[in-house]
Amino acid sequence: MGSTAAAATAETAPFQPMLIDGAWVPAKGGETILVENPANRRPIAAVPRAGAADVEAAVAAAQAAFPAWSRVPPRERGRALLRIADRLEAEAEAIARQVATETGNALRTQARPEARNLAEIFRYFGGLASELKGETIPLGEQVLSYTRREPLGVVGAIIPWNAPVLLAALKIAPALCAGNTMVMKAAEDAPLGVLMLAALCQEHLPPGVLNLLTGTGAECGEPLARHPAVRKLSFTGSTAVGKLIMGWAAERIVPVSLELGGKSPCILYPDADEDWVVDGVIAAMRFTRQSQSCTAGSRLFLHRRIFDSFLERLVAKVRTLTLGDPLDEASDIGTIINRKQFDRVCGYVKEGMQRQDARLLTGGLPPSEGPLSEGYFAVPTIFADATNDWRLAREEIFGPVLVAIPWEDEEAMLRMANDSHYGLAGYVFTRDIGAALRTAHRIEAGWVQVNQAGGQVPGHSYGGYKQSGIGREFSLEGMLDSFTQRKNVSVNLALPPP
Ligand code: TXE
Repeated sequence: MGSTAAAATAETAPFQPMLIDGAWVPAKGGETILVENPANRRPIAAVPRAGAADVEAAVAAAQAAFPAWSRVPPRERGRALLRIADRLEAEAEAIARQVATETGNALRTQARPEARNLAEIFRYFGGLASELKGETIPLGEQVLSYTRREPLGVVGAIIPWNAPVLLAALKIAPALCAGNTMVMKAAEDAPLGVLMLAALCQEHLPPGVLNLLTGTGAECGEPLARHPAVRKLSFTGSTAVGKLIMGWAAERIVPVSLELGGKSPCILYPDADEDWVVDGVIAAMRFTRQSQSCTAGSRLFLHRRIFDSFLERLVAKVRTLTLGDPLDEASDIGTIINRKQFDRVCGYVKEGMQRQDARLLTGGLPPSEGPLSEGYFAVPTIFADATNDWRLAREEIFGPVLVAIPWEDEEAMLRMANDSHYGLAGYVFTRDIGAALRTAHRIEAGWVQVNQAGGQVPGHSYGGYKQSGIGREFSLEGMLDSFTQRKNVSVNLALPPP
């Protein structure tokens, strides 16, 4: 697993099979998908191009494994997750390098922290196994009424490419801990790190409990989401596909968790013209992952009093970030994932540059010559004097394009901040704790950070308002709500004497 030839061609790219029923297999149709290194556009591996027949086999394996796995005592399932965590810890660096190579996320700033998180996620959920408990309902002495948390069955999970192993772990660990079995589809652009993760999980799981398919959305994701034996759908990706998934879930009334896009506000009060806030805004914007993050704080609401002075500081700092080979320890920022996303991001940059009312402060179109032109390197770009009705302020760009919008009146600013069909995250920077909390409570989003801009951590119920999604994952309550169903058992204790 995981060995990739640096200079492979389409013909010589090593083949990495997928996992069905404990075995490593090609697609039944024999077709493959080439995975490319976005930093040099060279193929690095070929993976199976799974279709409906592979989905059928994987779901059948997960269905067959379910009765036994769901009856394993929860603490024993938890111990399996703890053993997997040890393996993930040992292999974190190999996974990190694989993820950096296939996603273009910089190793030092992104892929390594992501891979090092995996063990913690499995330990967190492994330790929660004994929390899968129910309640007793006090209905008097004549009856015993209690609830049980039961697994749902086969979970169909579809993940994107932007943080592939983290998002895979955050679905696999809680779903399996709760006694479900799973068929997961990796994103076609970033399946290799997830295949490594699945291989390490498989060392400590019975066959069929976890199945991992590689394939496209239309050929593999859709038949998985529409499969009648899949009893729960857990999806992270675009809002457009999320709507399809929810429609398919509605056809057969299965629960669905959706974690979708965002266009999050990052709000600065007049006292925030400080260097530590510059670092906070760069972190909120997720510049070091090319802003390919659903929580990117991509609308900067800057108080007019500090508008120019703060932007000056911000631009100076952003210009010091080093773009380069994702595997190079000196690189702060790597690449965009693929040609389609790269062209999309460049389209937004071009649109901003063509607007008469937009002020380009830094960045612009990527270099067309030199080493960076070999990969999908986009340059951090900031436009000033934006208004919230620009397309650049309304649509999720999923690239390093920040728009700065001035504000003076708090009420009007909050109306703008909430004027978005997304509601995933929000950021507020000020030493005025009253203003910070007032604003945090009024932002329509599932996660607001004050004077910080960290990433998701296990334990934190994570999910969106509005079209950013439905349901919560990543936490105890996320595991219980997303991956179990509640049964009530009522027992009559007042039988007449025999
Ligand atoms: O996402 P898709 P893409 C947003 C972001 C980005 C845009 C497009 O704005 O610019 O989406 O990215 C699978 N049936 N986010 O095209 O298509 C697909 O194979 C079933 C936000 O990569 O949603 C992949 O495994 N599955 C986001 C997964 O869905 C389908 C992360 C995500 O791909 C399918 C990624 C179909 N018809 C993109 N079509 C976040 N929330 O973090 C695709 N897929």
